[in-house]
Amino acid sequence: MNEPAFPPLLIDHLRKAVDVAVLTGAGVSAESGVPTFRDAQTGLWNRYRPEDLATPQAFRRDPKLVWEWYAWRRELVLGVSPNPAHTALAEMERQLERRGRRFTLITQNVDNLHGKAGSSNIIELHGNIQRTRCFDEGTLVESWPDTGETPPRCPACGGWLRPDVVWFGEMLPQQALEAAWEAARVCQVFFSVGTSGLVEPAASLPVAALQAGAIVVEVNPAETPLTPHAHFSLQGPAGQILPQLVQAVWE
Ligand code: BV8
Repeated sequence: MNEPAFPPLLIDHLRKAVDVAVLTGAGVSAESGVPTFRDAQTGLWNRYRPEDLATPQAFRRDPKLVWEWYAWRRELVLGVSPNPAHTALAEMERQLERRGRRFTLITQNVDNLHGKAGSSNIIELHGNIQRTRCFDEGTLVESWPDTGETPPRCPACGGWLRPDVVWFGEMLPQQALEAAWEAARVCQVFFSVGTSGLVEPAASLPVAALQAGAIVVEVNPAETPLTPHAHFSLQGPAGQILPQLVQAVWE
C-alpha cells in the first residue's frame, strides 16, 4: 500500500479547522520564476544585496538606482504567472469558505501573484510593487507626467515617487500587522510557506500561532529556524506539496 502522502493527523486537523492562516514568503513565487531574496539576484542586480537596496537610506543616497531596481522587478513580475502553489492557496480559501470556515493569507511578497491567482483575503505585510506612492507625502499616485526624470516626480508636490513597499527600517502598515497578529492568534492551523523566517516582525507570526496553541505546518524544501518548532514540516517545493495537500484534504 502506498504511504499516505500526508500525515492523517494533519489532514484531520485541516478538515476540522475553523480558522486557517498562511504566511508566505518569496519561495511561494520561486516556481513562477521570481528570484527569491536568498538566491543571487539574477542579471544586472547580482552585485547588490536586497538589504542594501530596500532601505530609505539607499533611496535617498541613489534614488535612480533604487527606482530602477524596482522597475526591473515590476517588469519581471508583470511577465510571470501564478504557479500551482498560488492557485492551491486560492483553492484552499474557497474550500474553507464554502464550509463557513475562515482563511487568511498573510504575505511578505510584493509581487501581487496571490491576487492574480484568485486569493481574496490577503494581508500585504510589505506592500505591493504594482503601487507607487509619494516619498514625501506617502500618498498613492496612480499616474504622473513623463518628465524623463528617474525617479519620476509626484504631480502634487514635486517630490520623488517610490514603490509602495515597506523597506528595512520602516514600520509595517499598522492595520495589516494587527490583522496578521490576530489571524495568527485565533487560527487552529498556521502554515509558513516559502519563507526563510529571517525578517521581523513577519518571522514572529508562526511563533505567535504556536504560543496560541495552533498546529504549525512548514512548507519549504530547506530547513529554517522554524523547522524544529513546527508540528509538521513538509519538505519540498510548495508548487508540488500544496496542490497535493488541498486535494488530499478537501477533494
Ligand atoms: C521593522 C519589501 C520596526 C521590499 C521586505 C536593525 C536595524 C533596523 C531594523 C532591524 C534591525 N534588526 C532587525 C531589524 C528588523 C528588520 C529585519 O528583520 N531585518 C533582518 C534583515 C534581520 N525588519 C524591518 O526593518 C521591518 N520593519 O522592523 O520596523 C523598526 C523600525 C526601525 C528600526 C527597527 C525596527 C521591515 C521589514 C520589511 C522589509 N521589506 N520586502 C522588497 O521586497 O523589496 S523584506 C523581504 O525580505 C521580503 O518581503 C521578505 O520578508 C524577506 C525575504 O524573506 P523570504 O520571503 O523568506 O525570502 P528568502 O529569499 O529569504 O527565502 C526564500 C525561502 O523560500 C527559503 O527558505 C527557500 O528555502 C524557500 N523556497 C525556495 N524555493 C521554494 C521555497 N519554498 C517553497 N517552495 C519553493 N519552490
